[in-house]
Formats: sequence, C-alpha cells, structure tokens
Amino acid sequence: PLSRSLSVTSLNGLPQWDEEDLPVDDLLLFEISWEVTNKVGGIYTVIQTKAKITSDEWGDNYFMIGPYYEQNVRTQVEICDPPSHTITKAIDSIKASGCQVYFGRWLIEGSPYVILFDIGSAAWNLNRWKGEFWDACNVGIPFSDREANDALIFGSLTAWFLKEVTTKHLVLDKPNLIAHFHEWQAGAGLVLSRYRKLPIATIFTTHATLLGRYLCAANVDFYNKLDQFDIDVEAGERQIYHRYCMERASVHCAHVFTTVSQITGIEAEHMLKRTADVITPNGLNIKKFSAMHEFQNLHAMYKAQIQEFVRGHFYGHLDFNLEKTLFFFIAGRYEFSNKGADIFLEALSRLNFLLRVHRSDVTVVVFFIMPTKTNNFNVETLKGQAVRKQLWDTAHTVKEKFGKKLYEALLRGEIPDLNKILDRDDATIMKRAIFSTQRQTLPPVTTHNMVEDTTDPILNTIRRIGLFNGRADRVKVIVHPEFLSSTSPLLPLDYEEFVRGCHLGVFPSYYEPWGYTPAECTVMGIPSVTTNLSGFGCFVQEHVADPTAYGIYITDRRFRSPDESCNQLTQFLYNFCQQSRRQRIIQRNRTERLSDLLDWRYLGRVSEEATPCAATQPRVTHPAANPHNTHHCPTRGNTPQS
Ligand code: G6P
Ligand code: 1S3
Repeated sequence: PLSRSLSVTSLNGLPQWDEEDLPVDDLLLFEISWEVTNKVGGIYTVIQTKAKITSDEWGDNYFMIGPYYEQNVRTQVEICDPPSHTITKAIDSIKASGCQVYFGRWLIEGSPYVILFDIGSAAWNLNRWKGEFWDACNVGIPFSDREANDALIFGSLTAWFLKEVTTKHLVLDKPNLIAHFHEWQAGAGLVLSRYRKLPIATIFTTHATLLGRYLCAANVDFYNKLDQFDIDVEAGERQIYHRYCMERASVHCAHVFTTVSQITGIEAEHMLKRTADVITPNGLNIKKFSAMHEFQNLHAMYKAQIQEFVRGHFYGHLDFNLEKTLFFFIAGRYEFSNKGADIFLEALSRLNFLLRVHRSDVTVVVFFIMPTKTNNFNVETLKGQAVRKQLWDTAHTVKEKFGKKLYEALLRGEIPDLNKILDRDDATIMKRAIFSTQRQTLPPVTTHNMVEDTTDPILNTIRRIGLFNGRADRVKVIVHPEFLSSTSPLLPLDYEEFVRGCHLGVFPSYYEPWGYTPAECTVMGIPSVTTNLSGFGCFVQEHVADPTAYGIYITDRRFRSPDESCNQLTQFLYNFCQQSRRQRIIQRNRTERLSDLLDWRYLGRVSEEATPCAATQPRVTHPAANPHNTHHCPTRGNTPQS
C-alpha cells in the first residue's frame, strides 16, 4: 500500500511477529462484543470492517460472539450448522439448560461465523450469576441498571460457552483458544473466564473509557487534569460505579490490553490504571475503483440528489446559486459537546458573519445528522418536497406541450413565434405553481418534530446564535435527527451516498477515542475537519507530513482556549469556502490517496500483533494464581451493592 508517492513520515515502527511462532493449526479465535450483528455505535464498524481480513486469515477457526436480537438475525444472519463438533457440543450443552443459542454466518464481507446468545432466555439465572460475579470480583450490579444486567448475562453465557469449548478442545502444552473481548459490556465474560481458570489467552480492547466519556460530557478540563481525578469518587457521583468496576476488572484481568489510539491509551492509564500493551488503530475495508475518477463522478451524482432536496427545503427562498453552494455536515452519536457540535455551531455563526461582510456569493448548507427522539418528519419539511415535486410536474407538462407545438411547426416548415407558442392557460398554470412557493415562514432548521425541542442543545444553540435560515444568511442549517436511509421519503440516500455528495465533513470532537467519521470521509475522497483530541486526528498528524494538503484539517483543541480553537475552525471553513471548483477537485483526489493508510490490510497487522501476544501467555490464568501478573482486579472488596 505504500507504493504511492505520499508524504507519509513514519509508516515504519509497526510491531513485527513471526508467524512460525504460532500454533495456528488448532488455534481458535473468538471475538466477543455486544455489537456483533447489533449496531449501537462505532464498535460495530470495527468488527464488521475487520471481518474480511480476519476470516481470510483464520478461516473456520474464527467465531464472533454477540447478543441475539430477532430482527438483526432475520436481516443479517444465515443460520447454519457449526463447522466442528467442539462448537456444536458446547452450544448443545447450553441449550440443554433452556438457554437459546443461535449459530450462523453473518452476511457481511468475509461471512464470519457468529454465535448469538438470547439474553432473555437466560435471564432467570440472573440472581445466581450476580452472586458468582460478586464472588469473582466483588462487583455488585444494581437491579435498576438493565444494560449492566444484560452485560452480566451476556458475560456469564460467554464464560459458560468458553468453558464448554475448552473442555472439548484441549491441547495440553499451549493455549489453543484466544478470546478477544470488546468494551465493558463484554468484559464480564473475561473476568469470569479467568476466575474459573479457563485455559484461554484473553485480550480486552477498550474503545472509550466510561469515565472519560462522562467527564468530558460534563465539560471538565479533562486532558489537563487527567492525573488529578479521584476516579472512584467521580464514578460514584455519576452513578456508574458498578459499570466502571466491570470495565476496570476486565482491563486488569486481560492478558493483553489494547485500545484504539495513543490518546485513549493515556486516558486509560489514568482512568483504568493500566497501560495498553498494544495500540490498535481502527481501519476500514477499502474498495478500490477501477477508474481513479469514479469517486469524483459519484460525488457529482449524489451532490445532485442533495441539491434536489435543498431545492425543496428552501422553496420560496431559493435566492442563492446552487452551483456556488457547499454542503458541510457533522454526524455521529448525539453527544453535543463530546462530538464538538457546540464549537461547530459557534464557528458557523462566525463563518456566516465573515461570508456576509465579505459579500461572498458562496452559500453553505450544513447538515447535522445526529439521532435523537423525534415524532417523525415535520409538515413544513414534507411540504417543501411536495412543492418541489409540483413545480417539477408543472415544468414537465409545459415542456411537453411546448415540444409538441415546436415539432409540429417544424414539420410544416415554419419557425414558430416563441412568444406565442405558449397560451394563456400555460401562463396560468405556471403562475399558480409560482404562487404555491410563497411561504410566510423561514425554511425550517430541523426536518423532524423533536420530542425534546425546547431543551435540545443543538436547537437551543441555533436559537441563541440566530442561525434561522434567513435570506441574508450565507450559512443555512438543517438538523436531521435520524440516521439516513435510502428509503427516506425526504432525502433518499444512505449515509455513504450522502457523504460522497457533500463537500466537507466537520468533526471537531473533544472526546473521540478514534473517530470513524473523518476516516470514512477520507476513504471516499471527501475532505474533513478533525481535532488533535481524536485518535484519528493524532494518527494522521503522526503519519502524514502535511494533513491539510490532503484535505484533513486538524483543529487544535488541546493547547488552545475554546475561543482560539473556534477561530481556527472558522478559518478552516472560511478558507474552504474560498476554494475554486478546480481546487476542490484536486483536493478530493489528494484526500482519496490517503485511503491505503486506513485500510485494515495495513492496520490489521497491528491488531494481529495483539493476538500472538495473548497466545504466548502462560496457561495459569487466574490473576491471583499468577504471582507475575500484577494486574489484579482493583475492585475487590470495595464495591457497594448499590
Ligand atoms: C466531480 C465531477 C465534476 C464536477 C465536480 C464538482 O469532480 O467529476 O464533473 O464538476 O465534481 O465539484 P464541486 O466541488 O463543485 O461539487
Ligand atoms: C467509540 O464509539 P463512539 O462514537 O462512542 O468506538 C469507536 C470505535 O473504536 C471510536 O471510533 C469512537 O471514537 C468511540 O466513540
């Protein structure tokens, strides 16, 4: 992947390992996550995109373990028989106790095997398993926390299953089973496996720390105070003490602990008190087009669809030139300040001011794609698309009539009088269509009726800064509080198509362990803004000599005040608005050239490094039983049964 002439400064330094060291033949790899076949957030993208290279490498020895949800299985999984007796027997013995387990192939690239546990069918064991978990690590889980209870059932089923597998698949001299657990929701399985001394090599990956996410969302000066937090107190005050204990116990019980970026590695040292053994940056599954310019064509094609939507949304106010209109967007989990929506809105207000005072003819339409509770689309937005459709139909009818008359005139050998070719009726139809585009209100700033409209942080900020889609505003805002879908009656595009049609993704996150959104933009050749507090931003800073030249703008949120960061972001946006079309096309070509750097085929080598690290661990697995293992469960004896 490095054959292209790219200003990459340090692609070396990746860990190396010798494949001959591994007992590959009978080695089984299990990857356990709450997001296997179940999209909740970014971890789904990690395991889904990595599946292909892992399946290629491990073949029938690779299995994913996740929760069973009927709807997910119906749409994503092909039920089949396991490839080996070991797995069949392990599943059968769990099923014999009345708990439901499903086995199949996940219908994604690589079609990995999945083992899915029906949490509800095993819930009757909850109290017993709570007791066992308490015995294992003195962590008590309150009745009221459904998510933590589900995580415990999932973990208990996982440990049970792994025990069945190990007793049926035993090779005496080496660990021949590796279990890779993602995030605290899967961690109970790891803690229990080690408590029961299962002969398994374990890996735990954290994609964010619970406390980091909570503290950043509370607007504390997180990165400058990392070493000053009393973490037990902070967790207790936020009523997440038991979850934090589950997370911390998982981290300390794992043979190998990994996280997705250097910055989250430092965070984990302070929040979880263990240094990551390996940093495993997240990759993507890159599909290369046969023709280099194909992604540029796709941009033009999907941009045209976004323009159609904008024509409808701004009906009656379309006094800006769509050829000089740029589409920016922010997308992700709705965490207002963690994902940087706060600083982005402030920067948009400043950008609006700059474009106005400089009398720019550029208009920016900004989309906020952050899901929250809604009561479906609002009437004004639907009406906009209906009006656009009506105008289209009118234009089409008149065009047909015009064409027919012109054709007949030409057949007669005449050049028709163009002023008379349309009659009074045609003019009436057109006038009525134009009248229907009159509106008394401004184009709406949101496409949906929001359940918490009056307290919604994005809407409240828009109200405060006054970005109401006025005629004079050069920056227009559209909040779309739902994931995009190609079946939407409003904007029928899926997320990838939408991104391709936009000009710039803006992700000025304060808390972002990795950050797939700018990475996805990059591989589609769309420039983006990220920050030096995001794992992705730091990764790019480390590996690419001049990220801006490649369409990755890194906002400094670490060493500047919020106001300075906001000004820097505004400047990025303003400079982008001043680019010519030609400059944008050239920049997109350069951005797309970075995609190889983010390909799992390259980054997967780092993840693979964690696996042999785990595989070469001694088989004495309980932390207390191994005097050399300094990673003891931190929670023993001090957890309230809250
Ligand atoms: C792609 C297409 C061009 C089009 C351009 C628009 O490069 O191949 O035909 O002119 O996009 O770029 P813009 O940045 O103005 O959307
Ligand atoms: C987390 O998902 P999030 O959006 O809550 O995990 C992702 C995958 O590792 C990561 O990209 C993201 O930064 C984290 O925050």
